[in-house]
Amino acid sequence: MLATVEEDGSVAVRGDPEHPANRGRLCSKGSNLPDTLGLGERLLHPTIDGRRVGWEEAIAAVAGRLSDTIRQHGPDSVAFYVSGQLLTEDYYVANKLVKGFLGTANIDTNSRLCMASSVAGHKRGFGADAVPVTYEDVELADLIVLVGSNLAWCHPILHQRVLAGKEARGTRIVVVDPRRTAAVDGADRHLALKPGTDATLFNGLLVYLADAGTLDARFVAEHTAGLKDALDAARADAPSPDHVAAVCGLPVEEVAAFYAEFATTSRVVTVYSQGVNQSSQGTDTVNAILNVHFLTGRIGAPGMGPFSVTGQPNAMGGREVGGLANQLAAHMGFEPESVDRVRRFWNAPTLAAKPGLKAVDLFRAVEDGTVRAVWVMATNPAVSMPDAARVRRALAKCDTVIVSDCIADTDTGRLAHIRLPAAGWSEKDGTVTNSDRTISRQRPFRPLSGEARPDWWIMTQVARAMGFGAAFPYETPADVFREHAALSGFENDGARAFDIGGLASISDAEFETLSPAPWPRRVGGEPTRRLYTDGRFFTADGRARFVPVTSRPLPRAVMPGSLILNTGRLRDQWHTMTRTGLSPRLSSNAPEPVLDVHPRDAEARGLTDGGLARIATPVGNALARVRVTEAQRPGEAFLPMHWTDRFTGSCVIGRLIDDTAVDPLSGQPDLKRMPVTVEPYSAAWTGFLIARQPVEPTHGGYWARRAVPGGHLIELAGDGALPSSDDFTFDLNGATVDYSDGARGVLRRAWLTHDRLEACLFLSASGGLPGRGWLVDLLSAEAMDAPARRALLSGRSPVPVVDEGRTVCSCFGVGITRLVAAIQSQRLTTVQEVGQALKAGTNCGSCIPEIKEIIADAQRSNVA
Ligand SMILES: Nc1nc2c(c(=O)[nH]1)N[C@H]1C(S)=C(S)[C@@H](COP(=O)(O)OP(=O)(O)OC[C@H]3O[C@@H](n4cnc5c(=O)[nH]c(N)nc54)[C@H](O)[C@@H]3O)O[C@H]1N2
Ligand SMILES: Nc1nc2c(c(=O)[nH]1)N[C@H]1C(S)=C(S)[C@@H](COP(=O)(O)OP(=O)(O)OC[C@H]3O[C@@H](n4cnc5c(=O)[nH]c(N)nc54)[C@H](O)[C@@H]3O)O[C@H]1N2
Ligand SMILES: [Mo]
Repeated sequence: MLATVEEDGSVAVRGDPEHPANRGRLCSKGSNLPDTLGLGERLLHPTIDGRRVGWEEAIAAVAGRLSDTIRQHGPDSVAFYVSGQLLTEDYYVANKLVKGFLGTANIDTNSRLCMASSVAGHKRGFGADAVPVTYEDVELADLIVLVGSNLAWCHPILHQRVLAGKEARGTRIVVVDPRRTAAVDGADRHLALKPGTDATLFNGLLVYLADAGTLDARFVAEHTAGLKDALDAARADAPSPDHVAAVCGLPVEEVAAFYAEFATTSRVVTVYSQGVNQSSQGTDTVNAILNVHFLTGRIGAPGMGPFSVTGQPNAMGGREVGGLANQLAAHMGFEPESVDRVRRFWNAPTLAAKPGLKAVDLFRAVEDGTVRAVWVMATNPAVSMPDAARVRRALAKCDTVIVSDCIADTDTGRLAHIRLPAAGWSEKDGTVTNSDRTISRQRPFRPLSGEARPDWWIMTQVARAMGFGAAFPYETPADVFREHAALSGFENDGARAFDIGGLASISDAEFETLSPAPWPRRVGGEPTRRLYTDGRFFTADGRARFVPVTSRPLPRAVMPGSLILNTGRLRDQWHTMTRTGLSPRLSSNAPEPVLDVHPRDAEARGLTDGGLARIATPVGNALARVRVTEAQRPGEAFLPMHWTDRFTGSCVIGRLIDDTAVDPLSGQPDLKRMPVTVEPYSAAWTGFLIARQPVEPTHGGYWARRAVPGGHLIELAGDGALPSSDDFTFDLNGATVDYSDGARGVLRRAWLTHDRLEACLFLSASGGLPGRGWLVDLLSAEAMDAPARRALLSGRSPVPVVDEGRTVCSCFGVGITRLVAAIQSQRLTTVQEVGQALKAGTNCGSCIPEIKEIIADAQRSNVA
């Protein structure tokens, strides 16, 4: 990404045409990053128990509390929970401080919820967590299989590269996902399998390939081990396509056609992501996928290979520094030789010698008091962890909770004793690694905001205050990077995949201009784009390992009448919305938390499209709007993971999911298959509030807030009596004007300072609420004219206004109203024509499936 600060201080961004990953393209979130740079929501100063303090006091408090806790309760009574949104340099310092000097390995990361199963599967199959392919391979493939990956929304730029490959060479695309996602648009086949049956599908494929003779006998003989056991297990598990079809709930012809396609195409890339990883049999499913690539020798050559796509900016960097509790550093584990090597390299006599607690166990240990001080950095576990209510209870009773974040008000931050302001994007300086092992620089282009400091700096200060200064001499990110690179090459004869020893002595100037390149990058060596080209793997004997896989049923009992809740991402939001939630454009496409259900399930439960639903599980419940859609399989529902208590009354995803279903090898929780009950929530009244401030209603019913230009729009509903204007009070400025009509169940109120609208509230027991567009526009005005003021409580503009409606193309801000109008008046019939007329869909392309639907709808209504 190339960013420039304009003369007026505003920031313009565009894709870097020279970067090998995006070649100049940005997705909707990237394009709208400038919206997230305001200071209003930033955490700008350290605080202790809500009191603003200076850095010196904050550092002393953190160091003091960590030291005291360790002195009283031992090293394992402290824990860090960090994230793939840290830069590699931050991550390295965190890992070194905890494992090297606090003497515990209790540091885990949100990668546990994300990539842990891929890491474990890679280690078993390749002997190292080293991804074989490069992004180019998706353009060189003839068949792309997307397994549990909504690439179109979650990796839109890579998806564009897949589609470019299809355009250029007719690449076929198969999507394996229970839902009909945006990635299915543009695909040739969609296997809408039953959740959690992927291992059976790939076991069946292994059997089919072996029986059809589509195996690479030479590759298997020379470069692999363990085929017999894996094939025996697969045969017992998935003897025939008929059996697979029955288990996966798919038509047998579809299974057979996919198998035949796979068998006859040599250039296959199998892309997999959270549908595979976030499962209690995630690691086995990863290996079932690797197995078919080993059997066919489809690895280590152009256009082929298994490809785990990572999610966070620096998920990979975290894996490299050993951010997971069961890793040490630089891809080393807790084998005695590694412990000894890292101990010597760091000169750290108290180096932890055994793995620490993985995320779920870590927060359970906080709950039971074994862990008494926890430092959460760059992640929001009060939302994203399973059984988030437990996580919140645990943090609420923990002696010391330290939270480092760039944003002031987060669900997790509200539970902190000590809050530390971190540098954010635009200020951060360091490196990140992406899915294809490419290390890129992230350079600051704005000064630090307020007293925010880089995470590596904060931890370096704490380490020094705790007396470990000699091991933490860093003055710049380059200092940290060089040490990290040196450790990767230290006593590395090629047995350890991760080796960037070639960068261990780069100068500050070279670090500054470092151009993106993949690892390994050994001393005297060149960056290595594709791995395993010589058929040698990182196991002791150099052979890849087949792993026997036996599928297991879903980990949680599904009671009659319950639905299986699938969870995941939306196109324009990022995780817990702390940053994307600040952008009006990004918040417009999907403004409220929506539960997708199949028409049959909706009918059985009396749920209506656009109505509200109550969702319940044994650990918690939620309220969301309902969308009835055939994109869901019957018996299943989908809810986005993004909403938090900051944005809605009750729809925190982690509160619905229990933490009992965890992969036994990777420790990754199953976040996509929770049985839930769903019933209608009958609203006795509905309404909305438009305000300059991010008001959080407390009426106990439904609400959902989103950013709009100049403020916030909050949709409201409740199941009790219509609140009177006194019940429904907010701490808002300004004089009020009211209109209420008890008989009609109507309440309207506006808050004004002079002629400036501060807020307005519209409630109604009988529907009939005005549109939001004009009222929202009033927030952008410093003053209302007399006609607007008179019309205010009617909610209707005195003059006609154009309302863009819901944003469809977030890159260019094109709304549904404008799209439909242009499609109808200019008789546009293709996505290309729409793109020429309005630019919509011509940047990241992730709205193209939606534009296609809008064109189809418009054509249908023309015919009608
Ligand atoms: N817009 C956006 N993009 C993002 C992110 C974001 O927050 N927003 N986050 C980033 C991060 S950190 C990550 S990890 C990636 C995640 O990227 P993805 O893994 O693509 O995203 P998800 O939506 O979590 O899940 C992918 C799909 O798994 C499917 N699935 C559920 N259960 C099963 C199953 O049993 N089998 C199969 N085969 N599929 C199943 C779901 O229906 C869903 O469509 O996205 C990254 N990109
Ligand atoms: N049900 C369900 N749960 C899920 C998932 C799912 O699919 N379904 N997906 C899981 C996955 S794959 C992931 S990756 C997680 C993501 O879940 P989280 O990691 O909890 O989500 P984020 O919102 O990305 O949290 C990042 C936090 O770091 C802050 N931040 C950003 N940059 C910096 C920085 O440089 N320094 C510091 N100190 N703070 C910073 C942000 O403001 C934000 O508060 O959620 C997981 N949970
Ligand atoms: Mo992730």
